[in-house]
Amino acid sequence: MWDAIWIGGRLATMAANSGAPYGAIENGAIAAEAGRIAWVGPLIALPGPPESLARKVHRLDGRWLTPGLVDCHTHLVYGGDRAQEFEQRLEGASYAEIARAGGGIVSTVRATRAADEDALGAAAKPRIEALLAEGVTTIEIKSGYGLDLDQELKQLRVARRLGESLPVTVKTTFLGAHAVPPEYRDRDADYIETVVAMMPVVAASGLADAVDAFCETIGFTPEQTARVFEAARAQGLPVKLHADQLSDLGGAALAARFQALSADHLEYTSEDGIAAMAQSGTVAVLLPGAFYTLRETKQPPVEALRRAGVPIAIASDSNPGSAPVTSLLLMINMACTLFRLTPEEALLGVTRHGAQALGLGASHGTLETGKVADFAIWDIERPAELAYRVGFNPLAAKVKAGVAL
Ligand code: DI6
Ligand code: FE
Repeated sequence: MWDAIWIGGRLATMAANSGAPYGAIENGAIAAEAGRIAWVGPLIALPGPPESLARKVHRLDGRWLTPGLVDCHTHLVYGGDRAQEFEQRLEGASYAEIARAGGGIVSTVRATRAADEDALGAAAKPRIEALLAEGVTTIEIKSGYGLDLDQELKQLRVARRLGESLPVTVKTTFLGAHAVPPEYRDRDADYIETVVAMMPVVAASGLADAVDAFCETIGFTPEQTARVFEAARAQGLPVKLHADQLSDLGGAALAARFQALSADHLEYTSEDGIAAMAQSGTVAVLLPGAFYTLRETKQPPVEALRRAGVPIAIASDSNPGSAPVTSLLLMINMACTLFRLTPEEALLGVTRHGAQALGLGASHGTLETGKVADFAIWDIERPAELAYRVGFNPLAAKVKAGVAL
């Protein structure tokens, strides 16, 4: 006997090779047992009456059911805010200028260091809850606003705790190489050695599921990034990269060389970088909220990524500077409007490909037997509505590991 079954709705399975757009099953049924998907298919193929197969029968009344959404790139544990920097940018200062003048990421580092774990958790909670209210069931959270061992571990602990106290799967990423902290000003090479020295401790703490870096003119060089990645590899931690966001430093190819789970941003990525990503199976994570906030004009190379068959994910980049974003539905809309993704590609970006960018491709991101039973249920007539509306949330219900929330 299954724990529960959902019937009478339409399923966007997002499964590969289904043949139908969105992997759709009209008049489908999906059953959960012990937190996993036990059965999924057309209602008429069910091996008996639903009441005889499951302890609880949920009726979808024609609604659409999708995999729970995945936000695979966030920095949402931080102290303070950067509204003032927003005002400075409106007066003409650029993101890079503010960073070089000691503002930007470093100003959030000061506020994050000053906050204790409870305060950081309390500040992050409403941001996560806003994402969860739109059908998100899995998020990634990066550190990177502590920039010393204890402060980075503090951020990662807060992220883990949020995953324990809220109905969401949290994957954590150590982003020690996010910026040069004030005490290392003009000593970036020394700081990178400090990050390398942190790696075994971070790995042993079990608080980080992956390692990321900011490879950029205002971040770290490709050589410094490679140092960090080698240290991660020595500890068996997978890597991801903030690559080619503001300039082309060959970040995508570098990420691919280390079999990165994902390379993120990619506005300035070249054809070579894309070919390398296709080879290594690295997911391209596009972040339209940062593109929009920074009024970037260079489009990420969507057509070339498609041609090369690189999986494209979409994420919020939720952070206090370049993407004060807490809506993944808005990111789906922007991915279509700004980057010309199709609604189906955008939805794949926050389901199957988002899961893949977190190394969760085998367990999350599609409605397939054996995967975790994380669902979002929507009051919509067609999946394209998730991309089409701006600022409207049609979520009707959510299911986390088989439990209706
Ligand atoms: N690129 C980003 O989009 C975020 N970090 C990064 O390296 C921005 C972080 C911030 O501005 O606070
Ligand atoms: Fe980011």
